[in-house]
Amino acid sequence: MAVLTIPTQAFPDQRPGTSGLRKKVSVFQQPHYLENFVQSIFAAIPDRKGKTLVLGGDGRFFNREAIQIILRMAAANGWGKVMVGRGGLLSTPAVSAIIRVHHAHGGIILSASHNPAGPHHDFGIKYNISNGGPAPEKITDAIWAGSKSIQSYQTLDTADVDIDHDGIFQLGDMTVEICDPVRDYAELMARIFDFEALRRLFNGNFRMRFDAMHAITGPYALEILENQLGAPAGTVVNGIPLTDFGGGHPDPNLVYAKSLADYLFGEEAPDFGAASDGDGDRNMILGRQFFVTPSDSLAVLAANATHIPGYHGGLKGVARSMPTSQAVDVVAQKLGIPHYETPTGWKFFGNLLDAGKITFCGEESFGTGSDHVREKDGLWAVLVWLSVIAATGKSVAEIVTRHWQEFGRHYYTRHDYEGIPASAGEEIMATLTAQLPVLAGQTLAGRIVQTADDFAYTDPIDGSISSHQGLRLLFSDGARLVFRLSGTGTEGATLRIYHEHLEQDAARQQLDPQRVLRELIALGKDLTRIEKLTGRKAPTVIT
Ligand code: VG1
Ligand code: CO
Repeated sequence: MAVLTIPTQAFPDQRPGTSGLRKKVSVFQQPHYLENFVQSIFAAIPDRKGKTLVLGGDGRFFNREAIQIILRMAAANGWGKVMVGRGGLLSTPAVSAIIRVHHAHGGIILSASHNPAGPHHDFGIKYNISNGGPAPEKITDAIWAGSKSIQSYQTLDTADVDIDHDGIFQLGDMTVEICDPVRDYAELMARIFDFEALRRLFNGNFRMRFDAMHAITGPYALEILENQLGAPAGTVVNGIPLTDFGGGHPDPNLVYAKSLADYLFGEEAPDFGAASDGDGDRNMILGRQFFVTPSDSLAVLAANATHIPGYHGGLKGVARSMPTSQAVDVVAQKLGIPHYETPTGWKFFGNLLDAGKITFCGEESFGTGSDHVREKDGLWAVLVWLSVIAATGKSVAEIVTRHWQEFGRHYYTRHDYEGIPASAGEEIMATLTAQLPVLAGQTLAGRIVQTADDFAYTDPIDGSISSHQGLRLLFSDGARLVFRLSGTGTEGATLRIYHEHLEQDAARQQLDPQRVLRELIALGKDLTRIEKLTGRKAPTVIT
């Protein structure tokens, strides 16, 4: 098996976004495109020789081809061993868990997460480091720099290998281990949670539905919820990963997981509903006739963490991304623990988790997690909710309503304008940025703007600075209006507008967020001139 050095030309568009490189499948299928990016990853990890790499993806179209390409390149680039999930499958949190359990040096995850899959949709690739978390900007910047000057890549002159049966074999000088995608992850969950208590919950009348949306979480949810915890067969729906996710859009929100939401709001609703995204790191939580916003979910879980064996001793601290509502901050203040505000993207939680500063963290985009891995973790969040329900005997609606009474309700909504022209997105952000200095001090939407800024973050552990992480209007009554462009889309631009307002009065905590926030919503539309610039009268997705 000879090592081949293949000449190539750089592609100008391989800059990693919020979470890895995401492009249309047709872009990745261009000759050398995937290879260039993989070589650029390896070049950014100079100490890889002889070390272990974890490899798997969410099963979307092009996953299997990509696994073969990466295995050959890994062997040619000096990796000692690659652990591959059987069938090329691994969820994002499982990759993180496997890296940590097996002390691997890093991992490659093949996924475009919540973006749709199939020959005409998206593919993606991201690199995780030895703590199990997404590569920090220092490394993603090095990958990007490498991709712009690459002239050749290395691969092995060999045929495809069998990735569908567990086993260990050699590929050149490298060992390949095909492993069970679920086992390590399921064992980790059993160590954190009281599975006996959860079995008792399912033994009673408690019923739930988990919608895996034909993406990667199916095998994990089936094993843990149905096989190990005894939830009735059929609890997990759409549990078989398909290369096109069944034609769906595995973004667990009220628009794309509509059938689950309809079921939970219908006559036959079970006690609990949950959905996950393409790569298994997101979660949507529903009670009977009740939707839990991800920001509230993080706050509720932080307030109730000690019900779970893995967190009996309490939390060291919590963190949330900047656009996430401040609900969890209020919990932290009450618990007397530190809270941190980071830019969007899980990579910013890594240092805080590694340094033992935080135990829980989350994002408004249906991401919640803890220090058990270094990724957000959809099924973990479901198990936390089930544990809180089991321990308190209360319904989801009761748990959240009582939480609001105690901590106040952070009314919250995110409006996404997906797929607007890239130029319109840039113009909106540039115009708003220019306006920031004059907005401060003004009275807008019936409130005084206390601060108007372009959010920048200094990492408290390594001092690295990340600028331009979203535009913020902070009002004197605690309300906030935030604007960002998505860093995960593959078509045009996606504008996200985040609105938040705190209500302490329990008598006014049962209102429709769209109504309560209507002045902030109108202000956001005005300031961005979204309708004038794009013709869009309404957002594509409201959360
Ligand atoms: C989105 C979310 C962000 C999340 C990221 C990756 O990014 O807003 O909170 O970390 O997706 O999640 P953006 O840049 O499009 O707003 V996932 O589930 O795609 O790995
Ligand atoms: Co995801």
